[in-house]
This record gives sequence, C-alpha cells and structure tokens, in this order.
Amino acid sequence: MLQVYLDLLSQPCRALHILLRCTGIPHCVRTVALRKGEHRTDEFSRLNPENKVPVVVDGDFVLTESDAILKYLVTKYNAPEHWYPRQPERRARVDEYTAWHHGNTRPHAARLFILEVLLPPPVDEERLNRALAQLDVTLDLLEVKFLRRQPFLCGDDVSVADLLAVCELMQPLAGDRDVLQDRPQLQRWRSRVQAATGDAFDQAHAVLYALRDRRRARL
Ligand SMILES: N[C@@H](CCC(=O)N[C@@H](CS)C(=O)NCC(=O)O)C(=O)O
Repeated sequence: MLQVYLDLLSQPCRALHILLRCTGIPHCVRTVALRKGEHRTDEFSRLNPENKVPVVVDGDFVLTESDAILKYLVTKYNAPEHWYPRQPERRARVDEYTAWHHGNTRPHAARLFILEVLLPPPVDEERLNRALAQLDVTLDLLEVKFLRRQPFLCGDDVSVADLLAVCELMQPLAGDRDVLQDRPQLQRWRSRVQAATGDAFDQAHAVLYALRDRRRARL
C-alpha cells in the first residue's frame, strides 16, 4: 500500500492529506514529527536526503515534493479530473499556479509563521512589517491574476492548486493571525475550498487550531 510520510504541522503535508481523504486513495500514514527531529533519522534520510516532508513510497517508487506528489497521485490513481485536469489548457492553468506558488504564496505566508510562532518572542516588528507587505503583494496577485472571474484559483472546480494555496494561507493562524481577514474575495474562495473538501479540511487543520487556541489561552 502507498506509504505517506507527513507531519500535519507542515503546509504541503496538509494539502496531501486533504487530497488523500477527499479521493479515498488507499494509503498508510507514517507520521514524521518534525518537532521531535524524526525527519533527521537515517531511515528517513534514505527516503529524502533533503530531510523534508512530505514523501510518498509507492511500491519501490519514492517521490518527494508536494507539487509532484499531488499530481502523481491524481494521475496514477485516476482521481476525479478536476483535481488535475487532463485537457492541456486546463492542466496548464494548474501548472501555472503551482510554478508560481513556491516563490510567492509559500515563502510569504510561511515567513509570518516563522516570525510569530517558530522564533522566540519578542517578534521583530521591522521584519514582521516587511513580511506583511510582501504577503500583501502576493494576496493582490492571487485576486487579480488567479481568482479573476472564477471561483477557484485555476477554474470552476477545486484543484491541487487550491489545496497547496489554502494550506499555506492557513499557516499563520497558529499565531492567531488570519491573513485573509480584510480580503472578502479570498475569504469566499477559502470557504469554497473548505466546502469542496468537507471534513478533510478541518481534520488536517486541527493541529493549527489547537496551537491558536493554546496561544489565546496564554494571553
Ligand atoms: N518544496 C517542498 C518543501 C517541503 C518542506 O519544506 N517541508 C518542510 C515542512 S513544511 C520540512 O520538512 N522541513 C524540515 C526541515 O527543513 O528541516 C514540498 O513542497 O514538498
């Protein structure tokens, strides 16, 4: 059976988890707890010498990189087309977003999580303001470049692009920051992704909600 190495605190791992739950692809989860350093073991290094999650092992085929993994699974297991369309132009739209994602949504949302959750307090206000300004540019582009006149990032239905994006934009919630607070268009998109993925969305994000609630309880 397909083995999936992940930690739900990781954004790309959550995207993968949601896809697996929505499609029902048979799999076995192997949790790699990043906070315990389980990604630094010799066993895990043999799977991914870069020591990063997610990784999937499908028979003797080992694959890293969430973007490649999501697309591989949809194709290999004949998941519903909308996740990664076969028609060339529609597929190219998903590839267009996922190519852009790794230099935009991912680093810019993740920086807030690093500054507000991972690094010891107090938060460096100058770096935080710079990160917020960079994320603002990304959010503007998500609205005008991708969501323009369509309900999901790459068309009329949810795709792997929406999963990768929404999981990054949820990450700062661990520090009790909703980056879409003043963005009604993106909030409506997030609600559509949430509705399209059902229980899988909240299950994948339970760990983030718990971090947010613990933080609120401390204040
Ligand atoms: N480009 C990779 C990024 C994977 C990645 O950065 N994973 C992080 C968690 S979000 C990780 O495993 N970090 C552990 C480390 O760098 O030590 C993907 O999309 O799969």
